[in-house]
Amino acid sequence: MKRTVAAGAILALAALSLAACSSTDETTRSDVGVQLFQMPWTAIADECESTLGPAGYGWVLTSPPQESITGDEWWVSYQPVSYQLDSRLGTRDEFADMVKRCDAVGVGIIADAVINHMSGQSAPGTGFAGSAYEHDSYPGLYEPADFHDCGLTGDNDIRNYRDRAQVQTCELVNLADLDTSAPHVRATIVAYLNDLLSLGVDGFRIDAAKHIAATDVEAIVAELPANTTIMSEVIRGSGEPVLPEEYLGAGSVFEFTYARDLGIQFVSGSFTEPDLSNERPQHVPSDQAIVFVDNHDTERGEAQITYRDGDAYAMANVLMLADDYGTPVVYSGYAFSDRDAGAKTTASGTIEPVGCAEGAHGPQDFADGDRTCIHVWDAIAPMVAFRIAVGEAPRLPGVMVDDAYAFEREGRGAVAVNQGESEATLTLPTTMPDATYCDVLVPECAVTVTVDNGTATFTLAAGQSSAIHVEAVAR
Ligand code: LM2
Ligand code: CA
Repeated sequence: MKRTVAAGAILALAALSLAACSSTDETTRSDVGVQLFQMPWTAIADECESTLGPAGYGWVLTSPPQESITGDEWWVSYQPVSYQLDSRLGTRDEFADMVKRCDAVGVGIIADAVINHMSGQSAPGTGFAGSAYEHDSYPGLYEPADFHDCGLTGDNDIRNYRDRAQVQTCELVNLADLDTSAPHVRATIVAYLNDLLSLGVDGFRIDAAKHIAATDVEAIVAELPANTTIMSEVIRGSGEPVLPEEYLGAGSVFEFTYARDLGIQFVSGSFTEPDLSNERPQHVPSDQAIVFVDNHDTERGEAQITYRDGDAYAMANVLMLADDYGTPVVYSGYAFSDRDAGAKTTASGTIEPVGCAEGAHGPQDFADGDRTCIHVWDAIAPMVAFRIAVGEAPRLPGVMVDDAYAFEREGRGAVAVNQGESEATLTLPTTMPDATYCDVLVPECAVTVTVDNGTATFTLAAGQSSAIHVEAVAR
């Protein structure tokens, strides 16, 4: 049984929700998601109505919704102490209301499911919603026998990622590791996930899936409704025995190698292989791949390109969104200089409900804590409509001139990016109909690109991205 985020499923879902409500939003849905990292539920609901629905985004990946340890760091979200939906990000009622309001404008919700482990605390404590806990005891949920005691490394922490048993049964940074092979543990996790499904979520990111045996993930997923979307986070690591491919039986996986291969294109200032053609054989099949430029972990670690790279970051997103591989998720977080720093907090200890509807958004020098609002950048948001316009049209071989690159989605659209430091002109042979097209990455069709005699001519300033498609012909 395979559970993937097939575009068709998302479109069917969108059609249902549009039919069910007399919303003015007639926008067709895309398969494009957005990770709204540490954005509270009330703000996500507003965001669905003000920016995501109108742009055509198909789904939101939320931060983990369950009760966690207390603290101001963002990563408290990854230390569950109960499955009550009560956290710094909002209450159960707020979560349920978000799901409804997003669904009403055709935007699905994927919740981040932290099911490999509970807290990483050594001392007993009380969680955000008041639940008492100890490292391996969570009253009403789990007792010590429900946790792995790997006995392989002294302190039970994972030391060697080349040892499958350590990776899957020892503790990831002291996080109490659930025995996901045990019937009681599986049933408790299934009850939590079913509770979220009862509120209308479409599916889950399986956090730290690499640390859960693929057979355990499959057994848990088998207990969920057949149309549940599953995205397993399995970071591909060199020389490691646990592979993303093992998890394809449960659904889609995040393809970290795609992000790496794309990011490398922006390291030297010149493209080496912008079509990634030599790398593609190493990526999981397109219909089970979730692709991203960066995420909340990689922007604090390995990512070669993040919001800090401004125009080049926009270009990386453009290349991903114009690609014919995978289901893309745009990452939208907040600026930081301290990797542990949480999102802006209110006096009462919850996270400030700041959205992206107001003001102009694009590359800039952000102050720490400012939301980057990547999903509404002028050079990124219109790529969602581009993706809808090009549909299943295949990607054709592109052209590269100096530090600029362009390619076409056969007969339907084309993109061009210039990471050089001076203006570039690219002529791209194209099967698009002759016409004058809006450059959709410049508001109000203020710039046009002409296709004449089967050739598109792009003139790109340093750092500029450009996109044209058949649904946006200039008047
Ligand atoms: C993930 N995917 O596999 C998440 O995407 C990632 O963000 C999580 O790490 C991790 N796995 C566990 O769910 C984050 C963060 C860590 C943080 C953990 C737990 O990157 O820094 O660890 O969440 O909150 C923190 C401390 C660490 C400490 C641990 C336990 O940084 O030093 O370890 O808490 O107290 C003793
Ligand atoms: Ca584990």
